[in-house]
Amino acid sequence: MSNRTSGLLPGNLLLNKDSSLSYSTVYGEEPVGFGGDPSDKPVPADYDGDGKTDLAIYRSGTGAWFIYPSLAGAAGIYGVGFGGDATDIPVPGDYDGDGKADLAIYRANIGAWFIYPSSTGPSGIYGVGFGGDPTDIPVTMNLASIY
Ligand SMILES: [Ca+2]
Ligand SMILES: [Ca+2]
Repeated sequence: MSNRTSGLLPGNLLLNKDSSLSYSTVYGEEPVGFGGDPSDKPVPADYDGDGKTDLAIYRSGTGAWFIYPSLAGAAGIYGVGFGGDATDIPVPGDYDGDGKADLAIYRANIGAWFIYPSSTGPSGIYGVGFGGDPTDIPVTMNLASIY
């Protein structure tokens, strides 16, 4: 990003000249502090289905997801435990097609995908064996959240 001065990212995250991020549309020019654990991985997606990407963190050390929904704002931040194996890679996406992103992990050591459908909640969690070769990399829309 060294040649760019600023730019808008999905969800109206503003990339500032100093490479910091702020959530400009909802919160003015004030940067939003969210996350910060060394094991946190950013997993932005539209979890509340309003068409705007939500800030989200997957804390790989504990398998906890923290969602900052664009609809409810800071008052609606919530956490969900899903994952936590050392080989888990977060791969959120709308797997059930209801317009809301679903929590999902790819467990690399056994080549299994675990999906937590937004339409059913925890009772609908399912797994699919797909992959498992040591060189396999799950492909999602947001590769930056993995690496
Ligand atoms: Ca949203
Ligand atoms: Ca969904």
